[in-house]
Amino acid sequence: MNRLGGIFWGLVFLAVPVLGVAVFAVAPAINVWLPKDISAHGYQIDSLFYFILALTGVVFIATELLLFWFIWKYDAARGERKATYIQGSHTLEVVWTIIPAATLLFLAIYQMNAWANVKMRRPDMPPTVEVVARQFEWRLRYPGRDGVLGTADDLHLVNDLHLPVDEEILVQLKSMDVLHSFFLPNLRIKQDAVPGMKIPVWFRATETGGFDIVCAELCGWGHYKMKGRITFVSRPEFDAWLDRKYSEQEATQPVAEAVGEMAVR
Ligand SMILES: [Cu+2]
Repeated sequence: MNRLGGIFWGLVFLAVPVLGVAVFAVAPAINVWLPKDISAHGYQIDSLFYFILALTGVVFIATELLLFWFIWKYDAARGERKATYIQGSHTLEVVWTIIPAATLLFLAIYQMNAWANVKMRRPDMPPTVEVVARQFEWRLRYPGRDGVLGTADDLHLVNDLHLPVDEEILVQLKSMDVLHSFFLPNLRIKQDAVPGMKIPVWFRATETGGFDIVCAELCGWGHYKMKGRITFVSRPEFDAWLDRKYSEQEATQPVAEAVGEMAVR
């Protein structure tokens, strides 16, 4: 390769870390960054994300700059030094195996509390609502006026999940057909819905408003349209909404029929 070729490839490799850093610097400004966090636990997930991003980012930039420097400095066209053939370095292999292994082990321990909060420390309460995923919608079941799920007066809805703000929520997640994934980007929640399993999902929203429910598991041809809405309102507004929906359901169908048709266990 001639001298110009060496310079060209050096600059191409230099562009990788420069553009890589630029993407991360610009993304939050043009709003293609993490969606707004409205959950009580989300800061733990986000700080883990930023910590890992910083760790991998520093290593990425360092190795890319080193790569550029080596291409530049040891350009064959300059012919300053003849390449020597080496068999490899056992010490180097051991060192660069141990460092990533130790880093991963540290991360595994460091994230344990966040994992326990989101997946293990389940609040001791009956489910607020049952979410049943199916191709290609979210079926919702609220305990009716008796407050117990699975009875004749349950309230059935599709895709339109309302919940009270500032309260601990326990969702009972199921699937009617295939694997789906219950993804609430603004609540930093993502949980697979597995056929045959009842999976508890809990969170507490700190803000009112409407947010997306997305399916994050490719579940069939209509996966793209498997979108729901989660709306957080104050407790009085929630009770009023629930009451209205309940009256609507009672007006359109007898209670017993609704259960026979839609209950999934
Ligand atoms: Cu799905």
